[in-house]
Amino acid sequence: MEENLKQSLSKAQNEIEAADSLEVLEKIRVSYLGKKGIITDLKKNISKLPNEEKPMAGKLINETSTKIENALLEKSEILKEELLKEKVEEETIDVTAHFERHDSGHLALINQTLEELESIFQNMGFDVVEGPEIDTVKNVFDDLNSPADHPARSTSDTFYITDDTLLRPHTSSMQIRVMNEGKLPIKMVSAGRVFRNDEVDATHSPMFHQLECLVVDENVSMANLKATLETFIKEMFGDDMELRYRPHHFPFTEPSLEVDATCPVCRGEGCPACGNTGWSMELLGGGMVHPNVLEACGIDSEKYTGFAFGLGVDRIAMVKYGLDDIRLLYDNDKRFLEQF
Ligand code: FA5
Repeated sequence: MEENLKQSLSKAQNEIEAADSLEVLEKIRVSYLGKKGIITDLKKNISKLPNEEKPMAGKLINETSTKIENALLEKSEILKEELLKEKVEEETIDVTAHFERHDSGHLALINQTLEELESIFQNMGFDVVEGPEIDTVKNVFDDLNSPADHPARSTSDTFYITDDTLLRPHTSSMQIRVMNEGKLPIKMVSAGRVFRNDEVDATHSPMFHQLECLVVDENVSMANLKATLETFIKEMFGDDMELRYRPHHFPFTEPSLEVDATCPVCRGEGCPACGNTGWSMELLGGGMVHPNVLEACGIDSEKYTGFAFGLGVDRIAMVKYGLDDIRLLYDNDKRFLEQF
């Protein structure tokens, strides 16, 4: 029996030493220590031995079994460690490896400008209102006090859809929509796309963006209009921007004016970009809401007054980002877009 055990132990140790995976190791364990294993069989046969040999045989078998168990444990630790090492090596990231670069996009300049404008006016306490790009002749012209023969009404200036509906040529129709809601006072801005049959050049596009501003309350004056514009322009462009007011005519405001700002390139000194005038292109039209417009919307023009203006958003973007051509905003040229 002793010789038998010695041989089994040495055989098991050799097999364990040669095992190259945890699966092989498990098979070895089963063949020696499993239910029908060699050592288990020997244990079962102890009862058949003469009584005086039993204690010694039991001791030897237990010692052999423990030695095999320890050898298995030791080897399984080694194999597990090797496995972990292999896995770590396999999953190591080579930070020097070449990789495909993906450019991330950003909001179009015009949308960045719209968001900035809306946020400036929101901070000044204005409501931001949205409206449709297709509107009625009544909202776009009639209720805005536009005479029947006004050139803007002609089909050569404005894109009609039916006799009564059209692509809005300005956001001023939003004044009518908001006043018709019947809630006073009003302090709102509304921005969006407008459409005109304008010839394309460096400062004109047939589709562009406007931001309409309307305030209606008791005792609203031209001073409020001026203060609002000057606060806005300084928020948008900084402290050294001045505004120039020129008298103008709009059917829906009286008095009316147009506004330019300091040339952003030379800051008023005079340069080729501004034709040495020191002033930017025209940025907006505005004025005091005409009493006929208030009355058309059921507002008592004896009690209430208002101011309104319409900003050319594309031109604001041009001034803000130093662009010399409005078409840059719509060309989708990556070389241009990547600069912002
Ligand atoms: C109007 O559209 C008036 N509705 C503005 C207004 C509102 C006046 C409220 C009084 C009260 P005007 O046609 O001037 O006005 O256009 C306003 C601004 O839009 C211009 O100052 C200019 O900045 C911009 N704009 C006009 N036409 C174009 C165009 N084709 N392309 C780009 N911007 C333009």
